[in-house]
Amino acid sequence: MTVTFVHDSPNTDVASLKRSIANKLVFAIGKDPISAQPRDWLNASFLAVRDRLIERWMRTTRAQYSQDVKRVYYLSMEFLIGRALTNALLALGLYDEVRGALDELGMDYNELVELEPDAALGNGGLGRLAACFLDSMATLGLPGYGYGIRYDYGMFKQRIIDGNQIEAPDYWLANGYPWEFERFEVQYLVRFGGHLQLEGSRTRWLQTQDVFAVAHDQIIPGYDTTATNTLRLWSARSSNEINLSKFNQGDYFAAVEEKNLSENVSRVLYPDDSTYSGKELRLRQEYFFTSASLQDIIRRYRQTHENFTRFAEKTSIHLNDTHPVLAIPELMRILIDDFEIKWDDAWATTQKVFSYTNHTLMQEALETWPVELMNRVLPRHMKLIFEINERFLDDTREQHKDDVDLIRRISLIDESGERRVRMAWLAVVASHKINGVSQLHSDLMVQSIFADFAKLFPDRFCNMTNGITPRRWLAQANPALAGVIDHYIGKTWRGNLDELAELKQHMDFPAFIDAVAEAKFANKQRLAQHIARKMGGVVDPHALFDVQVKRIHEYKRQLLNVLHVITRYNRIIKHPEKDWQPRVVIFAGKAASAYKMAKLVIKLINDVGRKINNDPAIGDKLKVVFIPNYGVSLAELIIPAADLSEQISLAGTEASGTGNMKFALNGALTMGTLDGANVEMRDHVGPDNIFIFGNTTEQVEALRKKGYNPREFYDHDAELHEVLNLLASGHFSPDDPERYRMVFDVLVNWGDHYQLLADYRSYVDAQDKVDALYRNKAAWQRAAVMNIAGMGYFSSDRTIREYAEQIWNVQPVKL
Ligand code: T68
Repeated sequence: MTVTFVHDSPNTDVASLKRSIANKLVFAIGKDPISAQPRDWLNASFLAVRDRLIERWMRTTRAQYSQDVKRVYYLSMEFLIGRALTNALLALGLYDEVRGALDELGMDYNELVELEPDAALGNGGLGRLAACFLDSMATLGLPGYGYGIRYDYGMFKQRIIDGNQIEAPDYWLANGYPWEFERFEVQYLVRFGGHLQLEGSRTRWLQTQDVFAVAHDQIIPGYDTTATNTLRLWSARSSNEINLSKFNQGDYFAAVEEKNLSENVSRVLYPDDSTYSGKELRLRQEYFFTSASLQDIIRRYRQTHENFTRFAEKTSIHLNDTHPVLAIPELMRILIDDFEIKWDDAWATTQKVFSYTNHTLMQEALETWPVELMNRVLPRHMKLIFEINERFLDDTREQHKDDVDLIRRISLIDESGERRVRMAWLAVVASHKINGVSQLHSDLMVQSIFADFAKLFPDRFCNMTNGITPRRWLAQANPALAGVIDHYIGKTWRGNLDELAELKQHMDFPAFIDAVAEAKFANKQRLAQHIARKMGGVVDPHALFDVQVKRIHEYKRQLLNVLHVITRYNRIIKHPEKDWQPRVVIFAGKAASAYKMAKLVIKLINDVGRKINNDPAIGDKLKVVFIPNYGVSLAELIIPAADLSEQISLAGTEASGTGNMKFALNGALTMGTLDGANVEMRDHVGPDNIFIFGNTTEQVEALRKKGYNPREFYDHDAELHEVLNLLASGHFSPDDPERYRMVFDVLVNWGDHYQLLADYRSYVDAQDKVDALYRNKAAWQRAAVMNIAGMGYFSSDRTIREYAEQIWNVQPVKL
């Protein structure tokens, strides 16, 4: 039997949309328009829009199925999606229509969208990259699925109270989330603990504690295409609703508690970026979602295939960092234990299926799990990892006979102290491709952490320079600039960002340059209003907006920025008569809740701001603002308003950065070190249109080798000396003069690990050049346009095409 289905109102004119939204309000949400609240109207709009995506979604899924396409599965602990409604409307080309419909219903679109919570299921760059990749996979028509965790609580909300970061839970689902479909029928058992029993050659994993993973699907619309993909997130549901024996013994609370404990696995996102926590619950989260995802992937494959001989031909599984690396032993377990496939065949399949992206070189961020913990939580997987290791080391020994040191270094088990599993090593041994996220990072990766492996498997390592989706980061975030660009080169850059290069041809038209400048000014006014509304501070949109927004981390060197701010403050105090270029220095970003130094930096920024902003001698010449609760939606507001983008990490520490690309695409000039993707950005925008300062990775390394002594810089640079003394003196913290003693010590006495003092002079000098160029409005605007025009390469569409061709070997579905 075939069922035909046609949407009751497939039309997309304003009148039809208006009727759909009103009908959803009444018949799906059950609200009388008379008493409906704005949030009800928002949810009704969501449902009306979602309806118009569903047919495309089903058609795409059917086409993938009937063409028996190869699918790519992107496994990620984090998807930092942000808001969905405007994105969907722009993808569908219904933005103006829905605005118009709501207008006729008496609702203001701008007010409604502010009510949509951000889906903040990620920490920062890694999670946002996954979201940009979903957008690009759909837009390119690639059969790409995202798999992750539906955390009840996303990234914490940050409040700033007395200059301190205070964390509050982000219960983003509080008002329902009409964008998702809960799939009660799609659930898998995920097992933990228990013990192993050998039955002949077969291993049984018994007496486990189980939890169900329930699927929740979100539609990922492609831009300007009917291709539509799926993000499937797993939520934990207790396998025995309440423990009946306990219930019968009258211990109702213990029974319910057990349910709660098992469901905790999808409760909350770990808010640490760039460090690993080593917590058992985190390990359970990692296994929970990889196991459910693999079971789902295999179920889908088996709908059309009887055995696993073509599994690798039809399946690519990408590991976003090491967080989903347990997928490797999980696939081996399923193939060997459940389907009785021989080790060698299972291993050959595994190696063909998996690929892995590394996002950091920093030792403290590399995941290693204690063998003891793994044995207790995942005994079968631990055993499989031991066997993978044994075979790998045996193979290597054959070729490198006596090199015991090499064997010790490459072993999947670190035996130097408490035995631990090195997850990145496991990823490298089991994947056919391993990539870094910028050229510099990929080069350093094979010279440093993976040097031994690069010699063993040179063909596995490659580079995939990160990118960002131009739909969200230009079209959606910056309609003012997007409109100007549309006027000069048409609208198709949204799907082909290289077209931005055509803007260079208009460089000599003052009308064009002026229009770009006017868009920037309007965005700065928009941000100034937000600052006034939320924080009460007044900033002048005519000033230069100097912006550093990202996670607060020592290697990103927000503190270096602060040193420059204090330098400027000192100079103005000394020479108030000079014609200073007014600046607003804007910070935003969250610190991991246990990261003391990062929290102290937030406090410092706020203390310095309070002092400077209230000093009548400074006036409008310098303002310092910390905007609370940075996230995707705030980024969409802040980035288009920036004149200067601070990308000042110590060379060799930031794997790529993606904020850097978002700023340049919106016409900010970059103040940057030769780190991460900054290097490639310089090549694309031209060295005259970017401010590069500081030591190179080689110089950083050389300095470290020879024995870096920050005190030399403190002693020999009088201006730096004065800045650091002022900081230590309590000038900015009269209520607690000792507060920043430690900051002084970290920089001067304790080795200045991220070499701020070594780069200080070159940074401050580069900032002087910024002032000079900004005074030449025409020259600045030209450079801004060169930045916009040069960003075509950094579209995530380009990145995803490279992954599809060089790693995944997947093609678009035919629609
Ligand atoms: C970032 N990493 C890199 N990690 O720092 C950044 N880590 O240079 C790069 O551009 C970006 O990845 C995309 O490639 C992260 O964002 C995390 O968020 C993270 C989270 C949990 C554990 C470890």
